Amino acid sequence: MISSLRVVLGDQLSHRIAALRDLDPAQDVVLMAEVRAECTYVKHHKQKIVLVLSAMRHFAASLRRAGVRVEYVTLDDPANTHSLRGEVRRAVARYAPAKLVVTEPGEWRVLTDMQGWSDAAGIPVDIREDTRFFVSRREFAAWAGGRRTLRMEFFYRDMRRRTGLLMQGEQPAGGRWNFDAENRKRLPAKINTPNIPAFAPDAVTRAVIALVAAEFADHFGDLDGFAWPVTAAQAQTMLDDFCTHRLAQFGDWQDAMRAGDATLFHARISAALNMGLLDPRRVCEAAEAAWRNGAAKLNAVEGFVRQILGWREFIRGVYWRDMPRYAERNALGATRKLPDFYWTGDTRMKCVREAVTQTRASAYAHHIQRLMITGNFALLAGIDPAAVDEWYMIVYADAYEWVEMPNTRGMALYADGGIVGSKPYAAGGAYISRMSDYCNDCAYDVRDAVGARACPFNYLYWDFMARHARQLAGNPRLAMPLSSLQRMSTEKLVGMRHNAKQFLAALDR
Ligand code: FAD
Ligand code: DLZ
Ligand code: SF4
Repeated sequence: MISSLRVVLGDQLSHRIAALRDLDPAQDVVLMAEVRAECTYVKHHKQKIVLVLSAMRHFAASLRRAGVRVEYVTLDDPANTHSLRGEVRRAVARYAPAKLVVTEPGEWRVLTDMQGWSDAAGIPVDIREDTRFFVSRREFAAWAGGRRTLRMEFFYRDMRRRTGLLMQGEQPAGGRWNFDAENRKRLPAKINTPNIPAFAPDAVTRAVIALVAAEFADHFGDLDGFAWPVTAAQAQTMLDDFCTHRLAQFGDWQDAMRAGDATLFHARISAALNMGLLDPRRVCEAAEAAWRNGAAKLNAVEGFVRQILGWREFIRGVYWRDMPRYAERNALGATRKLPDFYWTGDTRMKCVREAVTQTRASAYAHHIQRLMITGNFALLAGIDPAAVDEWYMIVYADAYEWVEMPNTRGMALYADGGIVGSKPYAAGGAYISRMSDYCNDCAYDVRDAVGARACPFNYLYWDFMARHARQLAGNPRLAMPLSSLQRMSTEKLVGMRHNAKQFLAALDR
């Protein structure tokens, strides 16, 4: 008989996680379980499964080194029931704890299940708030409560004031809250991008790779080249490397894309952050320190801190405030099935092909590839948000529903009708051409909007605007394109809509 059983999930791998607070190594046991249900509720990219299971194994080892008793159930344990609930029950039967202690999970699906664990196991369950975030779910709901519309920018300013990050007294450092006007430049062809650290799989990771190759062979994604940080120390190396070699140029090239170069000046830390291997406060403080010691300019550091202190927290707040209704939102009535090329990369559109093949190889794409290539295409083509959500949940190593869904349904697809973003992020080929080198080597011509070689993003963009003109009419941020649409010659619009119709019909076949 033990005092309490502490459950740690695969994305809660922090020694400071709430479920481990006040743990008594003499009286308590930690339960960690590799279960098939979590590996297959969507068919995650193989690298994502390896990352989570390997990081879990390394974390369990670090707990044991600290003198903690860990009940660790491996995926190939013959007694494994392969669900979190089943493993909790089994451990309760084995250890007869007086209570269960858990940290609230990152997904609605798991929270509703967890709320039934007390009945299932016949003991009380203490579900503790996840303190890894700057704001709690309750605090966000209180902030959002009195507002007619939610805007990330105002939330972010409050977060700056509240945390004191990048503040000079009551004022934002440098006199402005947001330095985006200086960011997001086009990437010069000649600029060199730094190499990023690659973490060669150790024996633990190699064993998990073999397991995943055998058990989840039909899942999307390559296993070769697995190089993710699987421990807190490795994640810290990735962060340090970013602060030293990439942060200074993060702002300038934040929206740029280049064929064959997945990372550019991005941090590549989202998976580690979401799993608990990095702490968001420490990440923001490290970036702030780089500005204060002169290693990076304010436009870069502010742009980076905003992603974590602003967007990441805002997105999580929206998820928990609006679930489970949020998962049903489909404001633009999109119903098309997901094209096969999202899996195969077999398309003549170079930009989409590049994003998909890179994602298959590494389970990573940076924000603009996700938003303005695969997301933008799905928006313009009217793909069913449920299918798009599932794709993003599967293919990225950092995907957990609390962060994936508002980014996909809200930011990329406008399926939430404007909660996350104030307008659909719809764009034609000109945007992609400006921000990347993809169009130089594409079967389509980005300058054409009509005809056999016309870039599909061009005619799909105007077809999208025409389809939704009435619904989007009141949106001041779309006044310009909607007025261009009105002024467009009938001949041109009919030509583009004809191209769009044919292209979409081919997709449906
Ligand atoms: P950087 O560009 O270096 O940014 C630094 C950090 O800021 C990231 O590590 C991340 O923690 C945070 N961040 C940046 N933008 C966002 C954002 N919009 N929302 C939340 N955090 C943000 N991010 C996920 O962590 N998981 C997801 O499942 C996910 N799905 C997405 C789906 C779509 C359609 C879109 C458009 C974005 C999605 N994002 C998601 C947000 C963002 O694209 C990734 O966080 C980012 O690309 C991760 O790479 P990085 O660490 O190099 O980020
Ligand atoms: C993503 C994931 C995977 C692939 N496997 C496991 C697992 O075997 N055991 C576990 O505890 N957690 C896993 N996870 C993470 C969970 O899916 C995650 O904790 C929930 O989705 C809540 O965010
Ligand atoms: Fe993508 Fe169009 Fe450029 Fe081809 S021409 S890479 S389809 S934007």
